Amino acid sequence: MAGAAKRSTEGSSESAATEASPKISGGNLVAKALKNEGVEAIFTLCGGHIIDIYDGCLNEGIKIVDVRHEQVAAHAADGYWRVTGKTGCAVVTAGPGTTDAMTGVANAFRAESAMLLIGGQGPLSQHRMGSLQDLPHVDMMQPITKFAATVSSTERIADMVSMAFRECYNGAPGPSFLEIPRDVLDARIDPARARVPAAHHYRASTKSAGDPRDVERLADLLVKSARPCVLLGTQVWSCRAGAAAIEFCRQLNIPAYMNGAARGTFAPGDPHHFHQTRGYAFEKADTIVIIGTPFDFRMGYGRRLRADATVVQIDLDYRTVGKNRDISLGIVGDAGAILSAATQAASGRVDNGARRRDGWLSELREQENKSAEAMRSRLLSDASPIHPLRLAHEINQFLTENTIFIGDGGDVVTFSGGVIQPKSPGHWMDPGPLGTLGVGTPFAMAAKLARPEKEVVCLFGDGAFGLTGWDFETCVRYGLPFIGVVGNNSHMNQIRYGQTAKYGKARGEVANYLGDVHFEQFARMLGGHGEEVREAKDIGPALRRARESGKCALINVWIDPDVYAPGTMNQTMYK
Ligand SMILES: Cc1ncc(C[n+]2csc(CCOP(=O)(O)OP(=O)(O)O)c2C)c(N)n1
Ligand SMILES: [Mg+2]
Repeated sequence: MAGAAKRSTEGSSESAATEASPKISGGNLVAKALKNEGVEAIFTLCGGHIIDIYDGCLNEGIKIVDVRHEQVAAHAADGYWRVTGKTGCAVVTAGPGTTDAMTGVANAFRAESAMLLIGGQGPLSQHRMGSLQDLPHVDMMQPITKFAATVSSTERIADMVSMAFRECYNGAPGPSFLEIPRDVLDARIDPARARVPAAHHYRASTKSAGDPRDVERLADLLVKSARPCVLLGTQVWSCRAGAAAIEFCRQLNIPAYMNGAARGTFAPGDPHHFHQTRGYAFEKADTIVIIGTPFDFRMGYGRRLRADATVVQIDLDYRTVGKNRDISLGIVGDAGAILSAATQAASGRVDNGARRRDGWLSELREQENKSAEAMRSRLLSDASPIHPLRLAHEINQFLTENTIFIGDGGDVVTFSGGVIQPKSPGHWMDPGPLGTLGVGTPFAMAAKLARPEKEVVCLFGDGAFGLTGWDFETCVRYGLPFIGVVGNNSHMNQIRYGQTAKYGKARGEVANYLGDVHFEQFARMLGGHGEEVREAKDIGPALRRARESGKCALINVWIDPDVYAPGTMNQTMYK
């Protein structure tokens, strides 16, 4: 407080309004709380209700990134958290600004991303009178956030912002929402009347290691197991538990599968990295350890795990453990703390059984090689129009250890999931279980902003790109170059497949045609690099030219609209 009062009398970096008085405005209190949380940038689209927050951000040295659609602001906040581990923040105006951002909040909710959305609101003095852009935001946000509240006094602003941050980390991470009425935000108060929780002093560590007896049981189960496997889920990345997971799998000699943000924990080629044989392993394993991922549709709600397997589930959220499928052992806590403790516990055993499992790993490796072989000819296909698997293969070859890969699309991304392997931990971003199209451009923006030294490559469907693609311009404007590849089949193909399979061609080709859009021209129009590719052999050189351009780039790759990924043909996602 004293600091705020002192700076405002010195005045050099403050706005004229602040210079006149030692008082502090609500927007400046928001910024102080953001700063204490470690927020370095907000993503926003302006509106009269929220402008005082910008004034505060200028004073606190928080970067303001202004985008063209509020959905983008919210996805970028989600992406910022994923890349940095610091809580993301988006600031949007009342009414349509907040409803536009809802999809991004919903995505963060299902993907377990910690972010705060701050929405404007009409003045409290006009509460329920029909003020401009008034909507019941808190009611609307409640089911898709961990915490949603109105700030009803200026004195409480920083306290409520800190509270919202704390709530983001209750159990598995997730989004919080605060609305701040305009008169509450604009009011200027004596700083001594405001509570501003101090950095690092308003929330506890979440790194709990579970009950030590359960950790011993986990070690026992694994030491005795002949055919174990682990699935490393998104929380392995969000807990930054990669090193602990690697140590655990290596010491105990357990094959690892990775999903969501945990992809890349093991580098491709590592003896414990497995990818193609997850279904086979889940069928044959005697012990399956599921870490930081729910039994949702991606695992057939747990039905894809052998019925009589010993199943251990580890999760930050008590409510996730044992949901949809019975388990043998559940442990609630931080993936890294629990895996380190289990490795430690197993190291005390006379024989941890590691060598007895060599045969099991060889069996899985053989299966992996078989499925790679079965896919080989399509990966290298010279077909024209281009086969989506060839596009995925070319991108996979292009990625380096320094490339963050983002997938944003339907069938083209489903195809790529089996082929594209991130080379490092934390270098894979997909929407998560909400399956939200349109995350690509905002994720690329956030990734490049937070980690300018990284290369960012995003594979888009032509449908997905259209949802948020105008913010390619924001990336150009802020100097955040990334390489976008549009797998262009002129359709919403993933849906088209299901429609034509069910209704036949005449009735199935409805509401899924997008036209032949020249995205390379769109990129050029906005000041980026753009190229189109029609032959498979030209994909690699085009990718390299995009890299060399150093600009925001879009490579428009015309792919075959009449081939579909096996997952799409089985309609696996609905089963
Ligand atoms: C925001 C949103 N709207 C609609 C859907 C439903 N959906 C899933 S895949 C898909 C088709 C996407 O088309 P495109 O991005 O071109 O990829 P393609 O399937 O053609 O490869 C649609 C519309 C969704 N997941 N998210
Ligand atoms: Mg498409």
